[in-house]
Amino acid sequence: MNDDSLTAIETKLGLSRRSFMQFCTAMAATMGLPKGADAEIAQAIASPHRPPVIWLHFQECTGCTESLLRADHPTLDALILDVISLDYHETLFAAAGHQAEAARKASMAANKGKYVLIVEGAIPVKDGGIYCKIGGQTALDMVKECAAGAAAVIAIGSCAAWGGMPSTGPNPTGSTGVPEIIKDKPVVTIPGCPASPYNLLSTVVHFLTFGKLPELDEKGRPKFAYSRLIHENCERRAHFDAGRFAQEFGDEGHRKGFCLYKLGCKGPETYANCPSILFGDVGSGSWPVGTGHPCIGCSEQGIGFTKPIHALAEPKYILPPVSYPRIVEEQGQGVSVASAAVVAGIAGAALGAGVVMGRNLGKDKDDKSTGKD
Ligand code: FSX
Ligand code: SF4
Ligand code: F3S
Repeated sequence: MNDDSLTAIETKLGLSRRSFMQFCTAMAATMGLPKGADAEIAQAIASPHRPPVIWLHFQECTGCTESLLRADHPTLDALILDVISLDYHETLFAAAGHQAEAARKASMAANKGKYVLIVEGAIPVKDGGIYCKIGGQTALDMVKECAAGAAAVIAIGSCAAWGGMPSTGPNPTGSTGVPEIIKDKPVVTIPGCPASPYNLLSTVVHFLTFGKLPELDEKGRPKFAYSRLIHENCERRAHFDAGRFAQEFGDEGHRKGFCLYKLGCKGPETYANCPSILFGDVGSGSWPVGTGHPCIGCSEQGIGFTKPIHALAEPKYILPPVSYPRIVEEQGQGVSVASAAVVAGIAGAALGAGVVMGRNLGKDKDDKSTGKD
């Protein structure tokens, strides 16, 4: 990358070039990409070309959008909003009513076959889809209309991925996820309630850089984020292996940070990177188990919003990790890069490193303002 491009990116994102290159390296590591991919990512992000994005909202709480916007460092949302051209988003749009719908249709027509469709929220299909309408159009019709001309479709959050909370039994509106409706093209699913904005960013950056989606599992989830059980990277895992459990909320074991399995933790049957990636940029321990609450399996179809919160998880396997992590670490500190390496091997370390670096984005800016290096 030449100097001019780096200067442009410094201005555009408010990041030093060192932080920017670190970020690109971290992105490449997070997605498990080969050597040299960081330079390609840097080139793609620096490019003035921004893929148009249409972001739909259906049956949901807007938590996915909120978690994206509430990241502590402005860099994450700045990055997403600067690398894409957000042509339609009901929460963030200044326009309303017919004006907003006209903007959506104009963008779809002008960018046919090139735009990215992001769907947040479940789609009710019962009774012709009448239970969710925008501008008089059902969510069912709108998602089909918008997906037809999309280059890629991303279902963000558990609601859009598989129905999530709105589909909880008895599911009176027949809520379901995007993959059940759009069958003629791949749909990336990024479940979680809310979904992690880092996983969205990585997916978008991958598409931007390589013009294709990251490798997906059979449920459409990016493998870089959903190929490991929460239980594999949990900072309380050593307590599970040693048989130390909190028996009830507030008891001695709970206060000491023991394993939450007996309180209904679904980490042993839920695939997601929450313990490595954390939430909200508020520091270590900022994920459900880190705060002392069992994982409810919000990202896993058939577990979250389906299986009772108190019910015991069925561990996928009971073997301890290859190496035992230490049991003397202070609890609630989140997984460190080093412990991720011990618990999960090299892939876990790469993930942890990418995430930690990604989370530190923008800190140099803060540090400069406070005079620290
Ligand atoms: Fe809410 Fe998103 Fe949950 Fe759903 O997240 S946080 S109800 S997954 O679609 O807004
Ligand atoms: Fe962590 Fe839950 Fe597994 Fe215990 S059961 S180690 S708290 S993920
Ligand atoms: Fe959800 Fe469990 Fe992660 S509750 S946010 S999948 S730790």
